[in-house]
Amino acid sequence: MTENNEKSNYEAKDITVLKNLEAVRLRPSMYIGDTTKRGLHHLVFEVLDNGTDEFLAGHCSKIDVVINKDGSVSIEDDGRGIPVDLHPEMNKPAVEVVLTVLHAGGKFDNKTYQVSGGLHGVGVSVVNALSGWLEATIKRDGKIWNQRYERGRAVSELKELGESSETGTKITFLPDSEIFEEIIFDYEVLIQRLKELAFLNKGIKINIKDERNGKNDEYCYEGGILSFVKFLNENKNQLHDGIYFEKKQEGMDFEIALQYNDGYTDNILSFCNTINTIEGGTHEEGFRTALTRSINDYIKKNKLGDNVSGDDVREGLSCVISVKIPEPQFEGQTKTKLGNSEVKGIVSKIVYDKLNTYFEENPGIAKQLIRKIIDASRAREAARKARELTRRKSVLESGSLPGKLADCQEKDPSKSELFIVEGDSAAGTSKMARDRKFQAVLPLRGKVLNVEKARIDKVLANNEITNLISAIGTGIGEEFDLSKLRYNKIIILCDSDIDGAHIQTLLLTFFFRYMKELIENGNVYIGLPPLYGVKKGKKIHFVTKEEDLEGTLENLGKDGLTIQRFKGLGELNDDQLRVTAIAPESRDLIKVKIEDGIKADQIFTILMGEEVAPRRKFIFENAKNVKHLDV
Ligand code: 0RA
Repeated sequence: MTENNEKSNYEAKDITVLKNLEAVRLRPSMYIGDTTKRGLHHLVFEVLDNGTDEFLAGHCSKIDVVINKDGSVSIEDDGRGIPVDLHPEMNKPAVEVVLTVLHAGGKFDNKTYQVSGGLHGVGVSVVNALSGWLEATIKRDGKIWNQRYERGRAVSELKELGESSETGTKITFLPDSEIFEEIIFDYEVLIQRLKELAFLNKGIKINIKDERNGKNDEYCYEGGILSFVKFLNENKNQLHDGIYFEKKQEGMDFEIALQYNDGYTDNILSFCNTINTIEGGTHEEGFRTALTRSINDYIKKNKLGDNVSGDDVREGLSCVISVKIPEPQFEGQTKTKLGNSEVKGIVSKIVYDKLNTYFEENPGIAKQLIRKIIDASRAREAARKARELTRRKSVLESGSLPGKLADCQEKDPSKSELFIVEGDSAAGTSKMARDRKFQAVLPLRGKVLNVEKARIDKVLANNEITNLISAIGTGIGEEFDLSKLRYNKIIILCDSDIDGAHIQTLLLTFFFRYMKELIENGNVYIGLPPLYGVKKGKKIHFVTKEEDLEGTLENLGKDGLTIQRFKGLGELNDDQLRVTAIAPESRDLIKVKIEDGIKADQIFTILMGEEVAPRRKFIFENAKNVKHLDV
């Protein structure tokens, strides 16, 4: 090869590199999902994954994360350090290749648990491409090295900064404001994932510091996912010490931790290669099958009663399943469902064998758990019978919709809305204020049951709840079917006083525990009734948010104004209610979202559960925001 030829060859490679990064910058969502706050934080998680890979390979013990004063973030690990020697083909330092070529990282390294096709694992080059600037500082081969990049391109040579006997990688970057909607890192969002990673990588030390305000936290769990399960059950009455199984086989690693509490809901979290598989998959299926089978075997062997269902055995169960496998297949709408079919049988066998042994060795705990499970089964059976009775009854009485429901004419659910309205008088006004073509009203008269403290039979004996379930149409629990949803928007409309806030929380607790998919699917809303009416002459202006009052008063000019504070929907006439809370073009709605499922579970446990001490603490700590409860 002549010198000339070689030169043009390198140029061709450089062009490929630039095209690569340009593709990432043109369509960032293809690589990181979206360019919202979520995508922004994803950049940090991407770099973190490289550090935890080093940990899993046995080369790293800690990761330090710092949000710097200038808004950039640094992630430093004490792993092997990204290689700095010249890459023979590219004629560039390996670190530059890793940071500028898509998916180059893996080529240097036989990573055991490479994350592919999922949410993470796109590589640090993607982070580089989407950063205004990025600096890599590497300790390796006795030296400290540094290189700077802007919008994905190297703007300096790899420089030697000094000597060090340590090894590790520090990546500091500022996301590109041309790409992201906002580039401000949220400490709470970061610590949620850092804590999760510390649970999932037993023994790793993860520290974070926010230089903008001095906040800092440290996470290290020698108990791994067993500590995770204890954390999930923190404010609940735990029925026994947590149980932990681990098995490594065929290059895969399987871990399961579980602990029952005396509550009525389950909390099963699953992960593959530290990615939260929200949609479940084969590892979860394997676990569920084995748990039900093992318990039914025990019941039969010890003649403790009849067969129980999956719902029964999961009542009060908190569980974390973590599998690490070389070639994961992620499926489903959000690519968070594990598809590898071989995993189901392996997990199922491990759980079945180990649970059987555990029950044999701990007969006291086994009997206690089975008593609870059989209670659950009886309650479910009673509820089923009661439901069948009412179903037959309502069929006889023609139509199975609740009598109190003022339905809409529209039959297409995607165009229909349901208002759940507190109190008789407000419901009356709402019926007049609505557009009956597409808006239905369901009044709540009696008390809504606190489902956090009640088992399924009581839940289904509560009139307000059964009315709600039949009006919505989807059913609950294992029978839940989103395709049967009768209204695209379900709007909770309560008074803006303490009682209203309480009813709103009770309803949200119900939706969270029994129709979580509706929240996840974005069908549940909270209507904001006006807080104030500001009268000027005959005209009345409505204010729905406390912080808007001052502005409205200023806009109207302070003279000759009378201010009325509304406490209940009942104080409004139908025209006023239509404008402020019912008509789509002028009302204010909040969509209910689950930002952090673990925190949401704990909030409901604390707010609605039995234990008073954590509730006091919570209300005290949140005294300012308690009114705007954000699930
Ligand atoms: C390529 C190869 C090796 C390690 C890494 C990349 C690596 C990347 C990052 C990103 C953040 N921290 C990191 N730590 C390591 C293997 C190096 C070897 O074989 O010595």
